[in-house]
Amino acid sequence: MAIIEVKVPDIGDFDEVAVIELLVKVGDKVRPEQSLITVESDKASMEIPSSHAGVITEMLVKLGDKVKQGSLIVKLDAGEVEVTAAAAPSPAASSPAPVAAAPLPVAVPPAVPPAHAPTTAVVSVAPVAAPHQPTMAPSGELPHASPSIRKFARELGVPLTEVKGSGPKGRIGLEDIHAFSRAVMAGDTRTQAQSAKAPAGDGAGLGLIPWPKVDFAKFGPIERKELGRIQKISGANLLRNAVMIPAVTNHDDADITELEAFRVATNKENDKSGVKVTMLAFLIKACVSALQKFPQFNSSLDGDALVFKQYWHIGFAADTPNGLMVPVLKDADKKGILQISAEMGELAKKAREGKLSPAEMTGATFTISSLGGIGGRYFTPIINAPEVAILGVCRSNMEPVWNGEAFEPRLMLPLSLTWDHRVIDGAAAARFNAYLGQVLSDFRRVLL
Ligand code: CAO
Repeated sequence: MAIIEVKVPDIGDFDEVAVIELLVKVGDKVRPEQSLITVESDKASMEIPSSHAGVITEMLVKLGDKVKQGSLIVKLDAGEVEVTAAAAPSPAASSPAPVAAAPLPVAVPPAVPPAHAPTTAVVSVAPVAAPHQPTMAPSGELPHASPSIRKFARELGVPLTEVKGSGPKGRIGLEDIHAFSRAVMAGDTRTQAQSAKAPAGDGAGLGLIPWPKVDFAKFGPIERKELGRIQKISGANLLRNAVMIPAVTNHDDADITELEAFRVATNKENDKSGVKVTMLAFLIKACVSALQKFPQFNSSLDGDALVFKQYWHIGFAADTPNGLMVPVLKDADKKGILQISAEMGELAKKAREGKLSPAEMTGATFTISSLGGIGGRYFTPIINAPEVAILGVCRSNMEPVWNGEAFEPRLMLPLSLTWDHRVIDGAAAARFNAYLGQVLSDFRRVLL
C-alpha cells in the first residue's frame, strides 16, 4: 500500500482560498489530473487536480476550509493503480497546475479591474493560453458557478446566463440547473425556445446550422480518443477568440541577415555559458520596442474604454506534448537578450513538463507564436484575449532582394500580425510591422 499525500499546488497570487466544492469522496478511484476540490477566493475559482492516480483513503479538507499552497487535500492509496503522473521526487513537486474556472473580462492586467466586473467574478489563473470565458449575462455580469457546474450545464446544453442562481451572491448550484431543466421540460416556452437555440458547442447559439453528425465507422475503422485537459480548455478559448474578435492579419517580411549573423556569433562567444540565444529572444525585445512606439497594441478593451498597460509582459506559444501553452515572460522591457533567452528556455522546459505555475501563464500584454523552428511561410494566429494583437513568425529564408542595383541574397523572416479591428486599424498594423522590420534589420534602433 503506497499512501500519497496530495497537496494544493502553486495557485498563483492567492494566500488562502476557501474550499467550495468536494468533487470526490473516500473510496473514489481517481486519475492523475482528475479534479479533487474547487476552491475560491474573492477573485477566482479553480479546480485542484490530483497529482497521482489512486483510491482516496482520507479527505483532509471539508467545505468552507481555507487552504493555501502546500495544504493537504487527500491521501491516496496508489497501491495497484499505476501512477502515471510525472515521476517526481515528491507528490507536491509533480502536482499539475490548477484549472481556472472563468476569467474576468480583463483578467490579464489584474491591476486594472473592469468597471463592470461582478464583485465575485472569477479571475484568470489558468495554466493554458487563456482560461475559459463564460457567456456574459444580459446584465453584462458573468454567471457565477463552479467549473463542475459549468461543465454539467454545458453537457445538458443549459445556457448559464439564463439560470437564476439561488446560492450566496447569486451563485448557480446543481439544484438551479435541475430546476432550469425541469422548467424547460414543463413547457416554459421562453427558456425552451432559448435553450433549444443554444446547446453548447454546436454553433447553434450563433444561428448556424447544426454541426454534422457522421458515423465515421460506417466508412472505415476508427479510433476515438478524448481530448486532453489542456486541449479542452484552450479549444474553448480559441473558439471564443476566433468568433468574438474581428481579427485581421497583415503579412510582412523582415531582413534579419545581420541579426542572424550576430546571433550565431554571440552563441559561439557564449558557448560555455549554457544559454542559447534564440531568434525569439530578439523578437521579444523588438516587439517591446514596437509596443512602446504603438501603445494601442499593448492595450485591452474594457467596455467602451481602452486599458493601456504600462508594463510589457510577452507571452510565447509553446508546443508541448499536452497541447499548446503560453508561458509569459514578464517585464521584457527591463531584460537583456541573454536574460530573455535564459528565462524563455526555463519557461519552455517547464511548459513541456507541465510544471508551469498559473503566475507563469498570466499577465501577458502581447503574444508571439513562433513556428520558425518548424517551418512554414505565413499563418494567421488567433489573438489571445483580452490582448488585442499577436505576432506569428515562420521560418526565415534566403531570398533575392533588389537593392536598387542588383538582387542580393538576404535572410528574410516572414511575419504575420493579427490584430483586433475594434482597437487597431490597417494603417497602424502596417506601421507596426514596418517598424518591427526596421528594428530587426538594424537592432540599434531599440536604443533610440
Ligand atoms: N527561422 C529559421 N530558423 C529558426 C527560426 C526562424 N524564424 N526560429 C528558430 N529557428 C531555429 C533555431 O535557430 C534552432 O536552430 P538550431 O537548433 O540549429 O540552433 C531551431 O530552429 C529550433 O529552435 P527552437 O524551437 O528550439 O527555439 P525557438 O526559440 O525558436 O522556439 C519555442 C521556442 C518554445 C517557441 C518552440 O519550441 C515552440 O514550441 N514553437 C511552436 C509554437 C507553436 O506551436 N505555435 C503555434 C501556435 S498556434 O497553434
